[in-house]
Amino acid sequence: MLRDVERSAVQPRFRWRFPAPAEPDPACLAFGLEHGLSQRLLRLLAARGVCGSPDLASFLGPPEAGLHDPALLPDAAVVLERVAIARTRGERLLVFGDFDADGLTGLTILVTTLRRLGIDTAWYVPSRLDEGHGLSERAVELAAAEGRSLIVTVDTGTSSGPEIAAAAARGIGVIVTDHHHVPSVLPPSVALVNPHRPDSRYPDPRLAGSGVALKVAQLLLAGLGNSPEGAAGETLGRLAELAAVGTVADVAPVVGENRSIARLGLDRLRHAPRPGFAALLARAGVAPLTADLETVGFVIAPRLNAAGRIGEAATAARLLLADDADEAAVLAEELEVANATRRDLTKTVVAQAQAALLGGALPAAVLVRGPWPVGVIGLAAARLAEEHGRPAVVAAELGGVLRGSCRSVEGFDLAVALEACGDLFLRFGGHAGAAGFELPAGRWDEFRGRFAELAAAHRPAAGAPKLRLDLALPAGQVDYALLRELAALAPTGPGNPDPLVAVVGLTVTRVRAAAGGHTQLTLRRERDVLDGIAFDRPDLATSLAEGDRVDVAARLASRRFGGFESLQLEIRDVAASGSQPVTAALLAAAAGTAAGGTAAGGTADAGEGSTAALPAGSRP
Ligand SMILES: [Mn+2]
Repeated sequence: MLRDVERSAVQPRFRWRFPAPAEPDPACLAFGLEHGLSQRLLRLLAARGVCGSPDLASFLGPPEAGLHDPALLPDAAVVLERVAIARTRGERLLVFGDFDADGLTGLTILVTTLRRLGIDTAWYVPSRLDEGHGLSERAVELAAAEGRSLIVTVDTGTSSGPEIAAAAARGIGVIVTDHHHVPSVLPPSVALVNPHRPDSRYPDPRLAGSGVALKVAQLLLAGLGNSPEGAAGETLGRLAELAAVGTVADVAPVVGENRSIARLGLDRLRHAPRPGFAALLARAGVAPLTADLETVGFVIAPRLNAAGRIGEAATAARLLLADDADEAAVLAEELEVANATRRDLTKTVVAQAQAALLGGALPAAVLVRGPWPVGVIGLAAARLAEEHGRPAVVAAELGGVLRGSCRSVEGFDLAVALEACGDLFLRFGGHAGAAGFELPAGRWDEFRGRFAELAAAHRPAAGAPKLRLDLALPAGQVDYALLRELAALAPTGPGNPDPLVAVVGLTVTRVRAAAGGHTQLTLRRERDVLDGIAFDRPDLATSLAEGDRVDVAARLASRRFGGFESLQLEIRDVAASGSQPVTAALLAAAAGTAAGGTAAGGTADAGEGSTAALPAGSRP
């Protein structure tokens, strides 16, 4: 039976947070309005730090204008000179790239560029299992055996001091191009092109490894190429397509120069993708024209990474370097299979880990070990950390050694925690959110005890994680015009996320579980209904009932079905209507009364004609 219209008993999974109110400066406001942006969007941009008119101009302007002079990179002059000498002398080069999507795309950028300059260039991608991160001895040996006198690293090498010294001892110079943390002692390389060097004057240090490679390519093509303008137009687009994929795969923020790279690359990917990307997209059933950064992050990047996790990353490098469609199709098929295997293996590892956790209260941290493939333990740890809302460690048994991968949750620093257990490890390293280690199997129990203790001491007081929203609007104001308005933020990604909107004043008219652990909703507003889908939220199918009055935190999307296009809410979270201060204020304002406006009756609907949209962040 249908319940009366009432406030839902649903509990939001997140604490909804709106940005502090921010006003664009008057010049920016005028500039934005002139360019057809709404005041609402300009406020949203201001809340994201795009406040002044120069910021806005580069946000809206041609992407090329957002690229910085590559000559500003540290050691730019040294690189140019050394590569010029290599070309004059007919030296042979080796490009060494990391095995993930960032390293592989960066490697392709530099191999393509050096070959274009007429230099004999081979490439090398290390094995994740046998060689791990950093310049490998095996690659140095290969260079020596093949008479290659210069190695150029991509997305790695900053911490490879010993291997670089070993190369130098054999008469091989190393140019490092990288974006990883710079230790206090610099490696003995010919050049260290890393925007994080303390002496770097480079304007935007947020480049990914492939972004640094793109800048080095620009530098080389401008300094040594035939065309005076260097990598412009056609060439720049082809290389930016690769860098855009590496940047998004590495979760580098899509702001500043990265945003320019993403815009240039996405344009290329949509209209004239290289054979490798065209084949990957075709195999995944995605039309290039519909590609966005989500496609890059969820379709392209996992397939490139799957090669290094399951088979050999070299397969992905070959795909990126392919200029033949038939060859690309064969390699894309290989990656598709590797990706499916990667997905199955991750599921299996997560299921086995969950089974091991059954029985007994969940400890402050999740730590599991098993005979699992090294390539997926990081993915499994990420899933477990997300699911349980606490730090997770998944360790693969490799003979007498455990190789572990750790993922954290907000407020618990893995780098600090591992440091505190440092005496137990053979080696370890990482960041606050993700880290790894190698441990003699006999020390597992001691490590597990100490790590769990650290996690217990660090349990954050506040329960639910935060969800950052951009706007709160009465449901009646959510329409295609708003969707188009928000599209001006594209391409969205980390650092420039898809805007999340609190859609306020809805009634659930239909709720059902959908295949794959999702929940489908039909939500009524004053005159019509909105369709909603909540991905990975099977809980909503049981916690919501028809007739519930709710507000939802959602991303706006357009869904095409049977020739019709309709607005769809991609729902991240659901709360009882008016249960948050911002949504309560909005309802009260829309109802024109001081009361909450959520009781059964006619005042609850946030009317269509209401102009009561609060600026994001307004608090009663
Ligand atoms: Mn990287």
